[in-house]
Amino acid sequence: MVKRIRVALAGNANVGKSVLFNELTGLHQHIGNWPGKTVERAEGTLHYRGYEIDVIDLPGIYSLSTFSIEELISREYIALERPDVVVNVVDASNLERNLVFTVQLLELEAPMVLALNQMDMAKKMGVEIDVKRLSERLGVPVVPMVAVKGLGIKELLDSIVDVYEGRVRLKPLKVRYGREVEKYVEKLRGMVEGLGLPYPARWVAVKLLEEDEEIVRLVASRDRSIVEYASRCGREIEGIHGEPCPLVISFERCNLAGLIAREVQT
Ligand SMILES: Nc1nc2c(ncn2[C@@H]2O[C@H](COP(=O)(O)OP(=O)(O)O)[C@@H](O)[C@H]2O)c(=O)[nH]1
Ligand SMILES: [Mg+2]
Repeated sequence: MVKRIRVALAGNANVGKSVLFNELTGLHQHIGNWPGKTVERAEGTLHYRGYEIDVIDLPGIYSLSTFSIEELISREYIALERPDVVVNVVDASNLERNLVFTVQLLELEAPMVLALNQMDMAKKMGVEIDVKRLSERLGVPVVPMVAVKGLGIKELLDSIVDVYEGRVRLKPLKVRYGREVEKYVEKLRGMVEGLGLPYPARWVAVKLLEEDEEIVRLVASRDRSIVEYASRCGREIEGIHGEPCPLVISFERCNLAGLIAREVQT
């Protein structure tokens, strides 16, 4: 029996997702729209080492500070459809910015491979990346690539198969916030855990503190008191930091991305 692997490509806009998608699936593509949305949905299939690999190209994320339909589609797909492997396509010449999205994917707790694309551009800009160190730091496989030249495709597919078969031991980085934020994240995590939501409880806790409309609505429909408690936590955090809680969280996430980028770049 042929084994099927469901793969989703996720990342910022302009990182080379479409190029990679085309390299992977060639002519075996189906292009449509996401249900009820005007955002393009591209799916395709390839065969590799006896596996049938279904690839979906999730919409590219333009901005991380503002809530977008692209982000909503991507995270819902990852959380609800549960692809076997999420390939986070990253622009190596723009590592820090891209790692902010990577951190968010880690928070979603999806099985992940990082495709470190545009290595040629990084090199041109004089940026060297310690791929092994990046992989160790994030706790996921990292595959250097130049998608426009087809470089790294086989390595990426091998990595996808290895993750699917459980041959690589993933130890994904656990994203942690500063002491005050962390205290409330953990409290909220405990409260949402029993709600039976399709998202990781910790991720929901963070999104409540970020005042994410979709998640606030979802949790309120189950237990309004949790949302009210989250607002109080947010005000406490704002009182301590002097900035709105969603900003504090996104700032800390960006700090982590910057820290990692500096550790692995020379
Ligand atoms: N130099 C270089 N350019 C690339 C690479 N991969 C993609 N690109 C270019 O980056 C741009 C964005 O690629 P695209 O696949 O449309 O990005 P998407 O928005 O992530 O789907 C295009 O001009 C590609 O030709 C790469 O590995 N190296
Ligand atoms: Mg694209």
